[in-house]
Amino acid sequence: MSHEKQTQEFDVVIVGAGLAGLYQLLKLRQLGLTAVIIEKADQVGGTWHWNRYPGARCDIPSLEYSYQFDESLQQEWNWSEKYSAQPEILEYINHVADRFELRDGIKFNEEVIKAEFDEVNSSWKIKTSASNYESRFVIFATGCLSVPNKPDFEGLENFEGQLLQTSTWPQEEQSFSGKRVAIIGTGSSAIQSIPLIAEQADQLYVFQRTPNYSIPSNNGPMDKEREKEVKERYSEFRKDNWQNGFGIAAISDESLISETDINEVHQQLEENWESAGLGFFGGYADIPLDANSNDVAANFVRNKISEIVDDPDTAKILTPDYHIGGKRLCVDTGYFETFNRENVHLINLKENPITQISSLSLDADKTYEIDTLILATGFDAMTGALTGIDIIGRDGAKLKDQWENGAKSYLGLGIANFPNLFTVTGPGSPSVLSNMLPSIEQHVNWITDCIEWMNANDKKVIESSKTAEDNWMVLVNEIADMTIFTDTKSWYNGSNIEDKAKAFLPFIGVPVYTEMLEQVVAEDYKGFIFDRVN
Ligand code: N01
Repeated sequence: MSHEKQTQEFDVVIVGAGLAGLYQLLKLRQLGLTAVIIEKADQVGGTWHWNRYPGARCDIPSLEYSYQFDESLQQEWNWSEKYSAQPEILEYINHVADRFELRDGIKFNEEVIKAEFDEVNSSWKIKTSASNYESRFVIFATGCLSVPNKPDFEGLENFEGQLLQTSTWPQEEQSFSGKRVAIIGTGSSAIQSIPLIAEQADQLYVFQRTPNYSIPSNNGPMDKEREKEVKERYSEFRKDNWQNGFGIAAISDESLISETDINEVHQQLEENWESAGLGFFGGYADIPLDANSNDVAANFVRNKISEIVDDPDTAKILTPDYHIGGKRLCVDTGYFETFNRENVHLINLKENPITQISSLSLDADKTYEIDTLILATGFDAMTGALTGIDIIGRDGAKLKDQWENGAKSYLGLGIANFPNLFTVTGPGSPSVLSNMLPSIEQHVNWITDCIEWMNANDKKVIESSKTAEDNWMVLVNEIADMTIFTDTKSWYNGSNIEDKAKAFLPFIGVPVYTEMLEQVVAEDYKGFIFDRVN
């Protein structure tokens, strides 16, 4: 009997059963195509499945961070809080999977290892940990923040206590009661989890390399009046939000700090601090653009930190010195306040890096005896999930090699040399500098329409032209150079991963992007090549 795995054939293979993959499956089915999702996890949810750490929640209001493709879904689903927590978001994603009968189209516990374009048959041959597939198209819905960054700390493998990583948190409840806990990293994941872990732990040691700006979420139960008001004009509300640079409701002010009386600015910043959350960054249109105006907003938050944190030395270590928003802004519930607790200790890794991890201790400025070690060290963002798979295109081109000096993509949707391959919210699209969910829907709709158009126009193979791709990435960088984003080390530009190319990847500006995307379609997918003849 042959042990050769039988190849399963579909029109489209989708990688990932998160918010993007599920919607993509639904859309392709509606088009009458056969499609399958390959999912590494044992369930749906993507980022909302993996990131189960205490305090994990979305920092974009749930009325905005939700699907808009189905009017009855958006009317019937009720969120319990302004910013819903991870379990509720996961419940919502499960509800969508059931409501639209998507589960039978998902292969769980299967990891895509290799995808190779067969130029003779113009099809993709996909090898997973369990099977083989062949499809005309492959769509990577693999997320922007899905590959954990696990730094190579000396001796980490010798640690014998409870070892956790925020981005691969176990499904079982974790207890910190009576424990000495160390957490490395102070990005969004740490900032959300530290206040809750501090309430349980005997001692909590926070190992910080770079401080972060964080704005209070002022989260609370859903305001029923607000919910009713939004639901009465939901599509208009979504459209309005899409008109501003980041596609998020609170970020819409067009006035400039540089042209406003400074007392008035401070009053407005105070209001934004109290209520805007992430929208603090867009409270004035020049905060993302002008270093001096940015400094006014940054100083406002720096002062808040020194007011909240009792110990001046601790406050100083917690105070960032770079542009606010240069690293992804964080939104918290009681983060800075947590450092006033007697059981919470901040260690500045800039002065005293971690030198050694042993069976139940960690060495930095001194030896810390610990029971639990939590890595909140982020992700190989935007490209990691794609370069982690052996993706081979035309003439044996390997995506990992092609992106060695920086990822390039046309519109964040297509990659030269990789025909009939699409990425949802890929590098070069607004993605992480937008509300991810509408950006996901925008891409899924675009990809589906493109496939429909190809079928209607008898086109078999699409790929982005090298010139279009190069020009697009020049534009991405030209726009970024007009902002404060490029001066700060962040995962937006690959600086958080040691040997990763330092290239700024998100497209800044949802409305401009949307207009250009529509223009490409209006000009019969300008910049893409169909049925290339070698
Ligand atoms: O990861 P991060 P995250 N030694 O990269 C530190 C989204 N998100 O998981 O800044 C010591 O922000 C690193 O230090 P430094 C959101 O977009 C959204 O927290 O590189 N420290 C940093 O402090 C967010 O931006 C929500 O110097 C090391 C931390 O680890 C993104 O996910 C919630 C280190 C990593 O911070 C990533 O957030 C949570 C080392 N070797 C996350 N390596 C929502 O609310 C890294 N660090 C939707």
